[in-house]
Amino acid sequence: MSNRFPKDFFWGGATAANQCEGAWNEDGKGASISDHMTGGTLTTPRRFTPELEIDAYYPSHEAIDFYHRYKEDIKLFAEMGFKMFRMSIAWSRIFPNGDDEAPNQAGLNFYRSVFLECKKYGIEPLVTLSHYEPPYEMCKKYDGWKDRRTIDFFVKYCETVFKEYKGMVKYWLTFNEINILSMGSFGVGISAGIVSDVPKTMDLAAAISGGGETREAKNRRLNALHHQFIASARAVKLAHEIDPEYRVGCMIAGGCVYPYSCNPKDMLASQQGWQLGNYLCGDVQVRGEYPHFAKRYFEKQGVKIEFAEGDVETLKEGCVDFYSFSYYMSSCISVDPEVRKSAGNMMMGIKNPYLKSSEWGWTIDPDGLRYYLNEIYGRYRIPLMVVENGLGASDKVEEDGSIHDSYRIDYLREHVKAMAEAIEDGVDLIGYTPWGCIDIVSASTGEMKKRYGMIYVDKQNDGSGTLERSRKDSFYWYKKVIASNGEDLD
Ligand code: BGP
Repeated sequence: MSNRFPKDFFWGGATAANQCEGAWNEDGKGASISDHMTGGTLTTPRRFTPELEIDAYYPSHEAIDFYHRYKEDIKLFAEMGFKMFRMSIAWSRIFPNGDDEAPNQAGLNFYRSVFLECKKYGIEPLVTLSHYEPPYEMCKKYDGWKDRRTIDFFVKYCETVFKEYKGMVKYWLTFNEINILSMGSFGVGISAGIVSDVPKTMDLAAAISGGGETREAKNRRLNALHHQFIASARAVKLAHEIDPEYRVGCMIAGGCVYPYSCNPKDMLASQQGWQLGNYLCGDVQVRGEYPHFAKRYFEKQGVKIEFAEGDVETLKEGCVDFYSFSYYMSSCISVDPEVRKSAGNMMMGIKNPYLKSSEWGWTIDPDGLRYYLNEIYGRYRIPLMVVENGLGASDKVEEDGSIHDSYRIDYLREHVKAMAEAIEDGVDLIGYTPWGCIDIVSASTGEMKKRYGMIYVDKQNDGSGTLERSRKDSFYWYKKVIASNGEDLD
């Protein structure tokens, strides 16, 4: 295969603070909403507990202890040849309650040390400002993003870190998977922090299908999304003022939807899936305005977005510099009730007869990535980054300590090939940071068993384990991929 990846392509990996750091209440950090989510499994959903329960297990509290082991971990990333490391700042490490007057110095120091460590190895940090961890006190006091005042707290936090890390960080993302709020109630807790509306259990499939949400709750959810749009736009503008070198991206959960059949009604349903799943948020953040279909959609849902004076201008002034997204799977959509019954065993959408899926029911579809890249680039014409992708699987540690994760290598290989094709199609793709480059806590199920890493962490669902790190077969494979700039995929 000819070398299709640009010379300065950002190969790397991705994590999020609440899923890897641990040290949830150390050195002045406040709790985040994620610190109130219990562990779970595929069959037992995580629970949200407004008060911490003595007998419950909260996986974020220790996670994989990146807080104390970041030097060892970044060294391993460097050994793989990472050019970029996507991580997030835990907002409540900087502003423990969200609305504090002054930042927590120990929190600022921690991330400074992490960035210095990256710099030592020539690794460019890509920093998510809000990755499923709004400060819990803010969520309790203001009902999180339901309240417009949250915008100011977020912008103050952004201003603090933009100034603090000037010259150390160049690439930022505002909200992780912001569109999770456009698609159902799953993000009401982890993203919007609307404590009074958080479903008691985090059932991804149920939340996406919209079960049980009242019209009022939907209204609050979509207005919370509007507040995040405004906050994101203000952060982008501010970042550019503080340092014209800063590049700020949006981060969308990439939804690649197919019509189940050539029935025109399925086609229309799939188009609406793209609109709501990708373009609603993409258009606001890239083009600076709500898309043409938004008005009718909101009316139909009985939702009224409360625009404050200046919001229209704010959105226009805060367009992002690049579009980043997560991509794990594709899904199918059908208007036929008989076909929809077959959805039963799938995490999202209807089973696609042409595709296999992971142990957790996520469809494996590398062609969908090429399709998605072409669609999005065709619409927006700004640089793209794949900032999450990977296979969540359970791994077996052999007697001699080795881990033969050929299934993960197969998954990643096919997705790298799909990206190479898209680049050849003409897409301006600038980076790839596969998810959970080191095993971390799963966001949807709250378990360790669902592993994405090229680095194994000895930690189990019940919290036991030595936390020791070891290299999987995929570690050596990815190292070769990076060294050959995506040419050697064997
Ligand atoms: C995305 C989130 C990540 C992450 C990933 C994998 O939605 O941005 O935080 O965890 O999905 O999901 P999971 O961990 O549930 O397998």
